Amino acid sequence: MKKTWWKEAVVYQVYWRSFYDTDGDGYGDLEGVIQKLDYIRELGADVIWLNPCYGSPDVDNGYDISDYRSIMPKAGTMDTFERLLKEVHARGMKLIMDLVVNHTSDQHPWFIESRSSKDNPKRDYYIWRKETNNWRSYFTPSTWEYDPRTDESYFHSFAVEQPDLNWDNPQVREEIYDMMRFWLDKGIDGFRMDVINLLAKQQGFPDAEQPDNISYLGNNPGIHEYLQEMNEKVLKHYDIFTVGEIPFVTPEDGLLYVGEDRAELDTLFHFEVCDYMPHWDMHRFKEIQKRWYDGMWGKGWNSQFLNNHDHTRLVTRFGNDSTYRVESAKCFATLLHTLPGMPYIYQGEEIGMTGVRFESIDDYDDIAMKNKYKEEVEKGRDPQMVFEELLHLSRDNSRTPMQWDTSEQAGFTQGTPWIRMNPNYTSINAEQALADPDSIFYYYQNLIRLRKENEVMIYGSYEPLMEQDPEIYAYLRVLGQERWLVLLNISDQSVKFELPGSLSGKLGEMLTCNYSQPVEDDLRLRPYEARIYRVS
Ligand code: TEU
Repeated sequence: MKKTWWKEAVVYQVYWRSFYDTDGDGYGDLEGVIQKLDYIRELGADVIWLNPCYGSPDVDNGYDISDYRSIMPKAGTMDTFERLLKEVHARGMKLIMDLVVNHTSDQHPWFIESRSSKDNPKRDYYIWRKETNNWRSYFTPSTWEYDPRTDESYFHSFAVEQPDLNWDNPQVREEIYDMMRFWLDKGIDGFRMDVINLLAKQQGFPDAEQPDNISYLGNNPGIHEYLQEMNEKVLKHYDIFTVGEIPFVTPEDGLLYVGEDRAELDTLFHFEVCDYMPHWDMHRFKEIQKRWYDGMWGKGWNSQFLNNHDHTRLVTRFGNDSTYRVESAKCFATLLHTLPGMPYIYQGEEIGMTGVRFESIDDYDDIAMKNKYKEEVEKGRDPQMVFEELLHLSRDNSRTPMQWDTSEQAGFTQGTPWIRMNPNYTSINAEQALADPDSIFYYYQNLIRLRKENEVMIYGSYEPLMEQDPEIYAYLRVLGQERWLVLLNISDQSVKFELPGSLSGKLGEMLTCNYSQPVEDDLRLRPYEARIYRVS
């Protein structure tokens, strides 16, 4: 398999508005990212993915862009951005930016022009129709918004304030390619491409039989032509790395986006875990990993992530955020770093930050959650019940600010944070983690180091064992003579097990274990225990 720098990289996602605030406005900023770069470097990550920090009215936290070539004042200035990039590079790290080109803000000058009249030269930059259909958008009951000015409706896959661009229009594509070159020429190292498989739309917008299943939004004819053109005109001219955010994708379609012979993207995020597995489900998780490995290995590169700014904190969602918070955080860290594909760490994950529960809907900011709340309550449903239903997966669970220390507002800001802090910062914070050699932070650091020193964790094949076991997840990674066994007990019980015959008596050096107390019984795993062995 072809080796590349990015296949070997570990990515750290910085949701800057919740990372570190240096000017007291309650929002994290790029200066704050600069000041905390040594923290990220200390962890060992090589690449930083920075969420959108472009000019934006901020209806969807920067995913509604009104100026692709500027920096949002809350985040800083172009100067700060350039300094950030320089400082990242000076530390031997790389920086990738979010590319959000399925839609813009409704405040983007293109849209302002487009909606002004039917014969405006920018009319066709967006999708306008007299006749609409029954599709739902991600955040609203309809993908269409009627605009009385021209007596037509425009198409939006997300919020009303996020009109979709018309990728059919070659002028739109050229504008976007130009903008991409603008950032690449500044020296950034790649893009995380927001819902990139949504760019092509279904011809004629036929009604859906099941409008609630919004998969009609993605993977439509024409998408690969766009991405090949983007690659040909832009991407291939730079030594960069791209990861596509690709919902509704199977390993088969996945290969069409990232197959090494395809000249489109490098890797992808699929959402079989984060969109479709609300709670830990061992059977399903093993099945997903196996199917993606079988479908992609040797042909295209995968990514691994267990949470991000859209998906609830992994210890709360998949692990145990009370009795076994530390053990389960380390157990999932082991999983993340030893499964095939690039690991993505979301800020705060490395100190085991948890989801949050605020008192009322007014304490929340997430447009997805708030729109859904409004929609359900307007149907006449009990507001408290709707609220309870939405808590678990609210995107704000993972958007509360980074917990640096025990001082007021967790050392995140001197002002009032844009969203409330998770009150548990007095016990869960980076200062505490850095002072404790046994912390989750150092466990991540150690896994990253192991990965850097042992190619088997990157290029080794994946061989699942004990596939029907409901508590234990065990697999080999094999590269040449090197064979590693990963053993994880993803449950809050102690579990006795038997190794498959072919491995009995072959356990060699134990390379890592998430418990500091010594193993008493090789064949019993404590709650959320994780071990990696070399096997002979
Ligand atoms: O997310 C796409 C999206 O809708 C995800 O929330 C979804 O859960 C899944 O991951 C894809 O099925 C991106 C951004 O990450 C999100 O923050 C934005 O709100 C959204 O696009 C619109 O730009």
